[in-house]
Amino acid sequence: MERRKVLKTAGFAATAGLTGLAGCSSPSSETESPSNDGTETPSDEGTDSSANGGTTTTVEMHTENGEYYFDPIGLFVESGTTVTFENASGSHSATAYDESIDSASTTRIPEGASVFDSGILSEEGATFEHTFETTGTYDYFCTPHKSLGMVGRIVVGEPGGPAEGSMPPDGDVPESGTIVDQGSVAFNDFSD
Ligand SMILES: [Cu+2]
Repeated sequence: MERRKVLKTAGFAATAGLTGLAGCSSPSSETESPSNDGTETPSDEGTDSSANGGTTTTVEMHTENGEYYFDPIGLFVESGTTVTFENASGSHSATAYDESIDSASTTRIPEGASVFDSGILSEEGATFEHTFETTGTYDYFCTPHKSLGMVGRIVVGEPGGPAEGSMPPDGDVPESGTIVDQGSVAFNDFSD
């Protein structure tokens, strides 16, 4: 519980300009205890994520200050890593760009990769997990906010597949090379 607050504070501190919101979100965070054991906050521990195959890391989904975003917006993981998408504020989904999904007009995940779609998460602290096995580049979006550019990218092992060489149709994500180099790209670092 205390650890979670520390992590959240660190996360907010890393996203300059949002520090005032830390106080707003703390009252309701005391009851939530999502499966965060072993989890690191990618936005400030990003360099460690290169060695976390078989473990878990978290991408937060936010509605803050009129912006809708995944944080980190770019994440590198090893094959076999489980990523937890956590609804930090607002209502969001984490949905892979795959033509099998009605709201996705194109496929931007590796061939043979398992498709993921969290459905809409509305409660603060709600989570969805997906384990990434197939190597390559995964672009994904938030169903209610893709028209507002809410998109993200996860590189598993090494860049590759149909997402390489272009940006998602609904918004920009960090280049895969940058994601590999940095391990994790915070939304505010990318959008500034
Ligand atoms: Cu959203």
